[in-house]
Amino acid sequence: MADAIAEAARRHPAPEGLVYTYGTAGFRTKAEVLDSVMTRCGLIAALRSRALKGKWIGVMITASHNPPQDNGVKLVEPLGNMLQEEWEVISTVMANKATPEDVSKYYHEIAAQYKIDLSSPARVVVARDTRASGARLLNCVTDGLKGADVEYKDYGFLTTPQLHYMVRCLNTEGTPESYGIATEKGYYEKFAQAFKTALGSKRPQGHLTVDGANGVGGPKLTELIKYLPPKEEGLDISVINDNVIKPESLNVDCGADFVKTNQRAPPSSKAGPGDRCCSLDGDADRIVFYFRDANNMFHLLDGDRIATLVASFLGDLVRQSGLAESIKIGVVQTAYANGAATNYVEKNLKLKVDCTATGVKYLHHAAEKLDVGVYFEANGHGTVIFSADTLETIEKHEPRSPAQKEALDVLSACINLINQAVGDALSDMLLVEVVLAHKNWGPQEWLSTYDDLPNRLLKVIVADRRIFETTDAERRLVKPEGIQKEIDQEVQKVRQGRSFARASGTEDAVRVYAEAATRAEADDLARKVADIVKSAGK
Ligand code: G16
Repeated sequence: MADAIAEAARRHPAPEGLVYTYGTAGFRTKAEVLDSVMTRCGLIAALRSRALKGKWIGVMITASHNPPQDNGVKLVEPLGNMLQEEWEVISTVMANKATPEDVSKYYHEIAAQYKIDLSSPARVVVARDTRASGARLLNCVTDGLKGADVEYKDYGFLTTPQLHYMVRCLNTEGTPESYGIATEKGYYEKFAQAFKTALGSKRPQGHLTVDGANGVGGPKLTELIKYLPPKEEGLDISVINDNVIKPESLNVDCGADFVKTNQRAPPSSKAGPGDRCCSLDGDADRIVFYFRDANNMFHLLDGDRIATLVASFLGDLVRQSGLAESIKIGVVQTAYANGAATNYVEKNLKLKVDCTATGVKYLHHAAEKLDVGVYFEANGHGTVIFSADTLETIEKHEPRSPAQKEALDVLSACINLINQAVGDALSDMLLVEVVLAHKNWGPQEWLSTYDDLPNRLLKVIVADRRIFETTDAERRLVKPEGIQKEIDQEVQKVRQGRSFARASGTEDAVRVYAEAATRAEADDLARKVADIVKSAGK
């Protein structure tokens, strides 16, 4: 076996002088330098599966919102969660081993340390997004899997959340927690059926335009539509930016990250005033909504808005079902959440808010501690998770009136509609549509729940972003020394000012966020903080 591991690593040697890190969402960098990392991730997936007695582990090849020339890989735990942090560290060490012999040695060291029986079965599922480099990188992964003698399934092209779904289904098959059928058809049928039930007799208003970011989400949505009720009875959707034949167009002038960062619609959008639109990202794990009003003004309905909409709806359903005393809902955000959104959740919805570092894994973890945890990053990543006790409470609850029963039925359907393995743009999209239909709202009514503080997100390129170290859920910089004081001074100069800077975990840049009472103040604050970062990072 030692030889087979070294042999797999030898086929894809590590480039000299590069340091890899398992970041916010796995390894991400230019696709041309990822071959060795992919093979080693195959080996780590094998070890992780064996450590968990042959449970299925997921390997997703994607760089999500990043540009077309990038790629990446992330590993998925048996219930569809992100890889455990301890194993992120192991993956990083493995990715940076210099020689095939070092790789093989480390593989056996980890096996010994975790008492992993290397002759026991290992099972792995693999999928990828539509990037041009995906096929080559898949071969690198499978070389690792073959070297480690793994039973693997290759699902071809999937959205990231579909891969998470497959992993959870495979590991829960035949158990009381069975999550669904581990096929694409199974995925579409499950979510389409839940959408139909959750909608009940309600109908979404008007029409929805979905921007697929020229990524895997476009064709997968086209497939999902075939399983949804016909548009006269359900949702009238048109898909734009679904050109996966031209992978160089992925996330270019389209997609959730473009819309969120630039605060404008993709130039290709032809939607008219009041038309609901949304954008997915390259692997369909995030979504933002938006529209133009009667005066042609663009309005963004981002992850914060989805969280407030969904939390308020679930709160209503829990109350109307007669469960208010037994189920508590909480919201988890990151520092990027607009101050007005946090305020609205605390003051109007009267719900608890937790703030974590950026990265779905942190939010998911915090949400797991709640009965019902609604977690969304402002950039559109998120979902809702229900604790096992809460699910049991809901299941056993006896409604005392037809109104309670109706609310309970919708609540149960929503639980099925929400991809609890991970944030899923397609499932989130259907959930938002259900909520809007029940509230009889269009985007304008959704927007009028509160006023966002004007905000600006900037990217600053520095020599080495690792020198920027943060604390307090990334809201304050501890290094380089003295820089936080300079930022504080700028923040104090504007009304309702807030700003922070943090190194990205997916791109070679430092991100700067600023918000303030007016657009001019927010833009000015962002520029000033970016200047501070730039000079500290020279
Ligand atoms: C990934 C993570 C998200 C994170 C985003 C940006 O998203 O899954 O949790 O918000 O990167 O992270 P950073 O600011 O560290 O670059 P995606 O859509 O690229 O997978």
